[in-house]
Amino acid sequence: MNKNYSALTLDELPKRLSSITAITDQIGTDFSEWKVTEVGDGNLNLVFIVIGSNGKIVIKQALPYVRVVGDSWPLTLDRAFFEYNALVRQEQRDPGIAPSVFYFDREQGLIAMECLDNHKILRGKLIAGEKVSNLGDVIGKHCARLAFKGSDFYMQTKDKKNDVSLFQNNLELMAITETLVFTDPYYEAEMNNHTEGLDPIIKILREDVEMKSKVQYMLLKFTSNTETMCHGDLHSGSIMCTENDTKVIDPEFAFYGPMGFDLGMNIANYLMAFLSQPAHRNNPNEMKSFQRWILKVIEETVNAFFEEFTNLWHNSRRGILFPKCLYEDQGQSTDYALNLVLKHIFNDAISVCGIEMHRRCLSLAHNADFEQIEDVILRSKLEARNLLLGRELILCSNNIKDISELTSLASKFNERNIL
Ligand code: SR1
Ligand code: MG
Repeated sequence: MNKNYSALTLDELPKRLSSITAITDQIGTDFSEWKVTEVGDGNLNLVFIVIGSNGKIVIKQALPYVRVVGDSWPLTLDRAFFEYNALVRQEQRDPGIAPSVFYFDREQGLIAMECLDNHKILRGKLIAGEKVSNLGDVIGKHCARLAFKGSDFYMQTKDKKNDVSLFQNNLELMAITETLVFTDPYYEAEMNNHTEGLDPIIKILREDVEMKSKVQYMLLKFTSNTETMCHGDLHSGSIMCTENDTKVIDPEFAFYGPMGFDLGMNIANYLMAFLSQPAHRNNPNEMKSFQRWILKVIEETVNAFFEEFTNLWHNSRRGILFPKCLYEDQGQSTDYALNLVLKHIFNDAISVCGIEMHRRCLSLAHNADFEQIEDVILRSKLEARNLLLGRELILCSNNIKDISELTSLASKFNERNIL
């Protein structure tokens, strides 16, 4: 850790940041008037909202350890550097999707950014039964833009390789994903925990050599297929919404990996919101209707992804991959090639989706969607559906032909009495 680093405190923050013009330009110079609150509820960092006479700002600071575990798990401050770099690329590749960045200090692991104070974390909204219009469209397009514009379909190969090499150093955060997401759920890892009653289901997963090998094969792609810059942690806690506006935050897990990674993680978190609804809605009609809405969001997300990717393919394909000289310039269609690529992305997304569904019930860092269910018997029943649906998705990731097949499967598992 850098010797000049020091974690901000509520008391010290105003004085320490008062001379930074990029910050005072946003909220005013009279720092004695600044009101500071710490609102970080994620697993890793400090997050402050600072209100001055002229406005509000968010200050996010990395701690030298994993917040949710404590200083027994040290973690590089440089995750702020990768988050900053990812935010810059998100803004280039999909303008307006991420909060504006005003200031970055690498030594302090600190980013000052736009305060989205009318927006709420999507996970909380899904638990509360609050709809967001255009959610699927915005996130589907965002995933497609990030996937396409960070790849060799679009970037100059030299820029792409330099970027890959930069993000390869985000290795401590990639290691978290490699361990917590791809490996720990499938053996008795130290940091695991699970709801009482799930043991028979966990046994099924751990005895399933075919499924575990497919998970490891996806990990091989995670570590080796540097197809594009992924957000790396696009769950519903990394999305903030009003009723009709959607933003993506927190790309500190950014890495170059499979184009279907973000889409898969995103769908998984919607499926967990879907499967956990029986515990959150009292009125059965409201519950069914909200569940239908979540499935519609999943379908809209994937359809928007395909449409936007197709649009970029036809209008912005200028990198080394599938060059026009091999197709259009010879008077040939690219339909076959595009379908091949979309199928590859979709298959990876389904596989990542199943894996994310497992880790959120079995390893460290569970989802509030299930964790907030106090009735342990109900929670285990709903989590059992989630775990077995996840297994089905991993096993059949190459055979699910379209998104409606996935949502039908989800509806089927939602009716199953497993425990
Ligand atoms: C120790 S970090 C645990 C999880 O929190 C983050 O949001 C990522 O999802 C990570 O896997
Ligand atoms: Mg996060």
